[in-house]
Amino acid sequence: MIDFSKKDWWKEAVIYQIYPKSFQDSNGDGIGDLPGILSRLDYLQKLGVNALWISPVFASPQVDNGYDVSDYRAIDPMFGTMEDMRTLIREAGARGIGILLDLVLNHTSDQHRWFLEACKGRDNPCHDYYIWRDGQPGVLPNEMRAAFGGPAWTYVPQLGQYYFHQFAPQQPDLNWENPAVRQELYAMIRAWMAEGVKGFRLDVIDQIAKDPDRQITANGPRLMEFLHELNRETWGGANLVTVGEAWGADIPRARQYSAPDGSVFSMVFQFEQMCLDHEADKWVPKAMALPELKASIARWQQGLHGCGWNSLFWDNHDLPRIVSRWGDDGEARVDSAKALAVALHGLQGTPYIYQGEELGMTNAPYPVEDLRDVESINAYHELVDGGKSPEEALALIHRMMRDNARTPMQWTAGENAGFTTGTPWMRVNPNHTVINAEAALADPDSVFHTYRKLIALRKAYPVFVEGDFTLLCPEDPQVFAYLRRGTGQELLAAVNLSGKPAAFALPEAFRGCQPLLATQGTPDSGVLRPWEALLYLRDAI
Ligand code: TEU
Ligand code: CA
Repeated sequence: MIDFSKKDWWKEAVIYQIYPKSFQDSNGDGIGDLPGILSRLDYLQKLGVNALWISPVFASPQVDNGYDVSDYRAIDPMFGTMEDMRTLIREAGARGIGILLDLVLNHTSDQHRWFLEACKGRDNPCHDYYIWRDGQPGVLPNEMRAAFGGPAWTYVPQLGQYYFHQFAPQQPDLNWENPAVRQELYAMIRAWMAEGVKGFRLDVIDQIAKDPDRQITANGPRLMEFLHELNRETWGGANLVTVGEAWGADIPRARQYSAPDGSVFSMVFQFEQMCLDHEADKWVPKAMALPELKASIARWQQGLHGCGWNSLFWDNHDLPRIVSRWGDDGEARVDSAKALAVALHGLQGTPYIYQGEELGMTNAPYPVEDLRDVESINAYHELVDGGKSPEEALALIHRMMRDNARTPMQWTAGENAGFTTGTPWMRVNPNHTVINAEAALADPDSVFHTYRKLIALRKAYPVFVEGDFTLLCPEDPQVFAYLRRGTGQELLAAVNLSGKPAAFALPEAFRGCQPLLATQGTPDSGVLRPWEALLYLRDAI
């Protein structure tokens, strides 16, 4: 169990992300909910995770599945009640598991009271909670595009003004230049802290400082001022875990965000590695060779060692499933899922496991009528309108669409994978008959038990948390191997991230050592089997 009173406890923790809509339904309406999560706490405790990041469950019209918040202080009835949240916090805590809430501070829903008030008139006290530009119908303030397609400006006729939104038109950006906005948000965060949560994930937090007139959507000049104020006014000194989503983060910025003095966040989600296999337009594929990925990981491991802190993840609710993306979701699905898990969990940082990743759940190349994500659906139609055939557009979307991560959690081989007794809001992946938690728990050689072992090893050996990082064989196109040294021990990871055998000579110092973890039984000397992963540990004086 993690001691949540220990400074920087989150450096030893493994955090599990739940997309509540797709995790477990408890009342048969086909939508996951808080009582559903409560019913799965024993499963999560068995896995060994220490905290749960729950994607937003606040009041929301669900245009962006909860990332369009209409009341930060209310639980949306589809997920349950405030009492359900308090019960979850208490029951998770009783199992040594902390709860992290997902705060969307860059924008609200257009159904938030503040925005409804803001639209009533330019002199309304809430008007300047948002970003407005005078204008005429059909004459946009500038050419900025929104992340989910279309212009980043929407006209409000009764005001004769446009408002700015980086995402859907139903997600108007908040004006962080307005101190009243900041104070409202800080008070809300303090209220959730009083409920006993153990931390927060901060949605697109580097986008709160922007300059729409100069088409700057992130890292605006006042960003660090806002983030330091946010920290001081809320979690600063409270020993909570905070992780900011920062698509625009580079290593120098990440050092500021995760500074050991705790003046901003514990860490950030940066996406350098997770953008290497596509162009700036994520629907356009780009070839990625393993040495490029390894070099990027090495830069971040060394760049933050001793002066910041990494988050470690392959998956989340916005990314395709890693076993389909960089593993093999066919014959070698189990071995490749294990290999990817070992590669990530041997690194320095806080590992995040996205719901179903521990089962080796795969992408879901559904027909367009089964897609549910505003980003995917808009992109599909933009591609078709741009001249692609429906088949071409769907093929492009399938590869990177966020729907891949949002299919219901696969609990059993039975109806609807045990996710719901009703009609699921999103189709269950048909492969749940093979890929499901019930089967994984019963199979000691499953992906689940590999994750469970990795979590246990991180708790048992401080070198996982403290050790430095040295990349081995940087140019090898198949093998990801690295050393972690610290606390009097050396950890070696050797992972074949390919479907073919790979030559790998164990470093002399490890000859004769028994593996700490071996995903495919006794290793062959000098060769790594396809998707074979090994961890070795030795005392290093
Ligand atoms: O995501 C921010 C974001 O930029 C990604 O959604 C990105 O646009 C795309 O999905 C990946 O290329 C955060 C949340 O994680 C996401 O679910 C929300 O839709 C978005 O912010 C708006 O709140
Ligand atoms: Ca439900």
